[in-house]
Amino acid sequence: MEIQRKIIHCDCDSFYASIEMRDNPDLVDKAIAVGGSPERRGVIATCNYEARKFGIHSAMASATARKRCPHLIIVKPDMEKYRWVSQQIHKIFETYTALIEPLSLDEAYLDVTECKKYRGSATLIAEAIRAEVQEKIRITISAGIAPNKFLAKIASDWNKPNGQFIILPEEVDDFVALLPVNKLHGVGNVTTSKMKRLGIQTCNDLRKLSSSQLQKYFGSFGQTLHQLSLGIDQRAVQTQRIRKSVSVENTYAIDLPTLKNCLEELPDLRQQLAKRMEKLNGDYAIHKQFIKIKFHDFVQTTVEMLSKTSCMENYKKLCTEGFSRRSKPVRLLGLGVRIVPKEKTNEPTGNQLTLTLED
Ligand code: DCP
Ligand code: MG
Repeated sequence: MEIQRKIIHCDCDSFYASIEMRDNPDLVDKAIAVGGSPERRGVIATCNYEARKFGIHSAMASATARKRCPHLIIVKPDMEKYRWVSQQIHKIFETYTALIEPLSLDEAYLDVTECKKYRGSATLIAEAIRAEVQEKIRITISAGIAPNKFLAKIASDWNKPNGQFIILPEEVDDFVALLPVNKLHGVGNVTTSKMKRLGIQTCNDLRKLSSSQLQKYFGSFGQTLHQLSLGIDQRAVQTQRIRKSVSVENTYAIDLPTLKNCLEELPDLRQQLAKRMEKLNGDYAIHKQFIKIKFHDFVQTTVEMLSKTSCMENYKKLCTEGFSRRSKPVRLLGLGVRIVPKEKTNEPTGNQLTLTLED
């Protein structure tokens, strides 16, 4: 039996940029972005809707953004402030339901199936949440309301910014039929192209294939695809997010030309990592250490090893191994640990190196 839930997916509009505009009225009505400096090979974290008219978007090089929009104002990110605002928004969510799954600082699923406010109308609850965020936090937030997480997330994008969209249970079938496959959770560029070759563009096309045919083409994902194409998603809202890794990374203004230069950066990165680890309050145990390297040609490699600590000697070994994969100048260096909640540590110890190379 399919469980009927009322899910609201909340997603703030141009989150970092909205906060910066709130705190500096001079920025309102101007094209602004939050991110690193173009001179230091920074990237755009986000931009306001005015800047989006120029084709600027998250993860774009700041230098490219400046070229597309010469009068773009780029503000340096203030992560502490964004985290604080995120907590304040979360407090508002908590007055509607205890079932909240944060996905990032500005985004969360709320299960309001049992919420008694507004006679249990999820549409009115979403309106009330958005009005309260606007009044108390002074930024806008969009919402999607649907019987499950997958559809709620799609719906929150439908009337962005500062809007909401509801998919009623009786509308699910028609709504999903028309949905392009790349809107499905887990369907990226590679799967979309493969589907295109098979003549599948929408969920309605997917429905024409049986579950076993889908499994033949897409392996274990086939079963999920079959369910999603019918608008079925039974995933519950997970109130406790289990972290799997903690890491820090840095893109260097000037490439690090040699292994020696890379090794010299490790202590600083490791110190930043230690600061992040403190926030985990000792609830997690380390089971692996890893190093991530992006070379000047953007080829990326990750090297990891089993380990119960975040020790420098291992980072040096991993860095040496990773660098030797290409022995070319390095533009980005990162390090981190894979972690598990404390009660579940039964990983073996050892020193094997495992290598992955992603181009
Ligand atoms: N972010 C980032 N780097 C990315 C994507 C996002 O640093 N590649 C940060 C900045 C965003 C925040 O996360 O403000 C939230 O991400 P969203 O994808 O929700 O984007 P926005 O909230 O900025 O815009 P939208 O109105 O499209 O939700
Ligand atoms: Mg957002």
